[in-house]
Amino acid sequence: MRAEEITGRIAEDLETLKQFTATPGNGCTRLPFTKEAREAVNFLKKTMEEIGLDVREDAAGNVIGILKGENPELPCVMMGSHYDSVVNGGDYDGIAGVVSAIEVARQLKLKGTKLKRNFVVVGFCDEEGMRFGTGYFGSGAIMGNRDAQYCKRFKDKDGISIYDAMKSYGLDPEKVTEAKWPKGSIGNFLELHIEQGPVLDTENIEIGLVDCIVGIQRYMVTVLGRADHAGTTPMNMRMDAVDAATKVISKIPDWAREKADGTVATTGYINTIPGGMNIVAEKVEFTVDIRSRNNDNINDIANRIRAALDREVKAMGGSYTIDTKLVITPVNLSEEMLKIMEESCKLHKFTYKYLPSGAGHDALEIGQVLPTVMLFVPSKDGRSHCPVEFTKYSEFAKATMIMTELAEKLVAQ
Ligand code: HGY
Ligand code: MN
Ligand code: MN
Repeated sequence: MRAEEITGRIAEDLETLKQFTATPGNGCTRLPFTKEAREAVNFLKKTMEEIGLDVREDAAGNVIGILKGENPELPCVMMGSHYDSVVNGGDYDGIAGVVSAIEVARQLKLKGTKLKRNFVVVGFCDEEGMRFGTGYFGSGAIMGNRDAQYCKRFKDKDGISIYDAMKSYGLDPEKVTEAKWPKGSIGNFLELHIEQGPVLDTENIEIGLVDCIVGIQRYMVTVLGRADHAGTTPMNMRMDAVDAATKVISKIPDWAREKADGTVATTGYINTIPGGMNIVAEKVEFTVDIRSRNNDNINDIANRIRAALDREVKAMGGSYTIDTKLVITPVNLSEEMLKIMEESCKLHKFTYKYLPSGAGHDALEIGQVLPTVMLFVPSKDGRSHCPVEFTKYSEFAKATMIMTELAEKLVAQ
């Protein structure tokens, strides 16, 4: 298997997929249950069919391709990532992992590998949670953690629920539970992903062996005050939602910095309502995204936010609500599978390093209960979730060779 050939195939697939964006010329915007998602899924299905996989879309919008083994009833080896993106994101986050999983299936076929168990390629929908503020919808559905109630609960900025978005996309949200795989039917999960951080690129390392993925908690906070005239309302008579909210928001980064162990906390979205420059804000909505390898740290920062809201909002005379969007604990990945990949790196003389993932992935959802492993490739200048996100195609070729050797061992067991 020549690396140049592999590089060429991966490049061809990713260059095609780059076209399926709602913001051409300004990064990849491929949100779940949209035209762009449909275009990407159709291309992935065609590509999987061309290499002889049994292809289907499941009830949650995931695209699945099965390379059949002798005993399909044995727990399968599943590999994949997500085909959705953030807004104005990069061309590699998620989708390169789906293309790499297809390439691993190709290599297993071209090598004539004897498969005892199925090798299953998955393109997950809505890992990012960008549209509905949640996350891991497709992988969560496969694990049996999504139902019609969940789909009704979360809405996008236009007030469209996951439920209605699925219907307009051609899916029946009442059947989303059918996406669940039976207990014991998945033996291992493998995910290849860009690092999205600076470590491998700065240290000039080819392969990242991911030993743990941080836990994440995401909230949408709404602070309620009272709209008033910005000029005539004395400062001591206001119920200014911005005044109270910013006193809380401004403390959050320091609470993460104090942990001094890689814990991070981010307010990525703030919205004032009605949003007039001469109106005291009636309402402020803001998001919180807290991540750490240490779950106690996440809980501590979440609790400090609640206490600060109690204090500041009470002083302002208003009220607040907290909508919990995501709570997921950190996951340690399979040492056994990491060791196998480490040996492959040594054989191929690829430089490698063990490192944690500060980004969440479908592997975080699946790794809560199943033996899971991730492999990273370098991100140029550590940039991601932006149009300049870049990884050389040859990096994916090296990584798929390592993943193929792991998959070969697993499907033969
Ligand atoms: O937000 C994340 O960590 C990932 O990109 N979904
Ligand atoms: Mn992402
Ligand atoms: Mn991703």
